[in-house]
Amino acid sequence: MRRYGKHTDEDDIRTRPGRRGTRPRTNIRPKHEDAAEGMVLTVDRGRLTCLVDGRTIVAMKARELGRKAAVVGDRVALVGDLSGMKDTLARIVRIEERSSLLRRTADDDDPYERVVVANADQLAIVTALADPEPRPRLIDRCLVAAYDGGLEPLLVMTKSDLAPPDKLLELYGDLDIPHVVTSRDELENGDAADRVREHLDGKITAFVGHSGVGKTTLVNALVPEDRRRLTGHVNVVTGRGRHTTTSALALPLTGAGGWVVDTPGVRSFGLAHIDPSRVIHAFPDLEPGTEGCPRACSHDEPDCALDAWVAEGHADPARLYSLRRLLSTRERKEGD
Ligand SMILES: Nc1nc2c(ncn2[C@@H]2O[C@H](COP(=O)(O)OP(=O)(O)O)[C@@H](O)[C@H]2O)c(=O)[nH]1
Ligand SMILES: [Mg+2]
Ligand SMILES: [Zn+2]
Repeated sequence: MRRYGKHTDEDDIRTRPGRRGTRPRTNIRPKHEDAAEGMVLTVDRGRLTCLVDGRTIVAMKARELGRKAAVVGDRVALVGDLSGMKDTLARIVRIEERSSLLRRTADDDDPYERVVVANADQLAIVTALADPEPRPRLIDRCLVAAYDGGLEPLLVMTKSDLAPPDKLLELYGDLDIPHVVTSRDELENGDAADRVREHLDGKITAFVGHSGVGKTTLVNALVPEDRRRLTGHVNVVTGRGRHTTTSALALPLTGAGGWVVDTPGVRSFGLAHIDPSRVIHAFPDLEPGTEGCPRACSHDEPDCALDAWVAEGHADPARLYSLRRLLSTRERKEGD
């Protein structure tokens, strides 16, 4: 499976004063050598809950970070009041380099990119087999975002008690992407958590999917309640007293370790920030067929070699259709 290197944002590049700079060199590096290392667990209106030495600490971004935002999963350096006591506030003075970055835009023509999670190893794309109906378009889009951001995809199909997984497995079963199918019964007897868990050990896994597919139910089955309380207390409780996921929320796994990151439901997964030429990487079953393509082929043009290759039986025509649909909705800048 393809992996991309370190991701560097433009704003990751620290500007260095030139030779004519008047500031002494010792001031170039941040002076917070005594800062504590932490990990961002959740973000709520500018307040970031961070894990530092096993304590949860609420922090805000220091002014020196400028416009750069810390997101869930970020490794950060903190100074100030690190006691974690009520009503104390630490400051985040540095965001460490990220190993991966899951990004989306609300729609394809939305210029504002939202970073969903930093440093995740894996993207669990959660789809219900019914209620709500599976949406292969959204799955394809999540796959594109995963490959582009340097995350390994995992397909989780929930609610198999309501509908069989056959149709989705036909599309995605042969893709070399690991998948797990779960049902209500398996949630209750623990099998669902056990089987999903096999794919999570030691990794940071972000769970994404449409609202109502069962992300939070699954995450709760994976993380015992006392562990959830570590970050749970900062969650917004709605008027009805029901917890709704408003920000991504990282929760620690016990045993072999690792983290699960619950995310708010997404209706669409805009890909405005992704170069169209990289979309093909989310279709590993089709990628070998592009060898015969003309240079800089968009894979959505008459000379594209994929038509003949798929016609020869190397891949499922439905997958080529999915690729073309994704490329053309992007071109026309339509939402999903
Ligand atoms: N029938 C059935 N319902 C499920 C299953 N998993 C979750 N649900 C229900 O689906 C609804 C939405 O679940 P939730 O975890 O809040 O979804 P989220 O919006 O993705 O976090 C809840 O009523 C769950 O009880 C399942 O495997 N089978
Ligand atoms: Mg939820
Ligand atoms: Zn092509």
